[in-house]
Amino acid sequence: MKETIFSKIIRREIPADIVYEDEAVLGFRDISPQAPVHILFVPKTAYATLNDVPATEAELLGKLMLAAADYARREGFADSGYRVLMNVNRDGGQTVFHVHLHLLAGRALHADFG
Ligand code: DGP
Repeated sequence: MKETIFSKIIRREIPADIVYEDEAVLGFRDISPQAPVHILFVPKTAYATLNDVPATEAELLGKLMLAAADYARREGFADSGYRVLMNVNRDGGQTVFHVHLHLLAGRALHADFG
């Protein structure tokens, strides 16, 4: 896959506000937040889109979700709630082609997926 800005963030070549890290996942604040809390959880192994993740990497996708839940618990908004979502390709609104999970929180999010 083509190199993206997220690989550079993972390698600490460009700055980001990193809020989470484990052996497989890095979490950092979105540069253009859509909610008071907007974190991107990015696997350190790069795949361009969800379509490119092989079945052998099912655990990696689980780790992304669990990283978000862990962060929500740690920051104290797990019970009040949050949203996780992944954009895929053009119609999904994906702009950075390195798989990532968005975590949005800090305001009431309406069930509008437009
Ligand atoms: P998506 O549309 O799902 O591909 O989301 C990409 C997100 O990445 C978008 O919300 C803005 C964010 N983003 C793009 N470039 C940078 C960057 O250089 N730093 C950070 N922290 N976020 C970025």
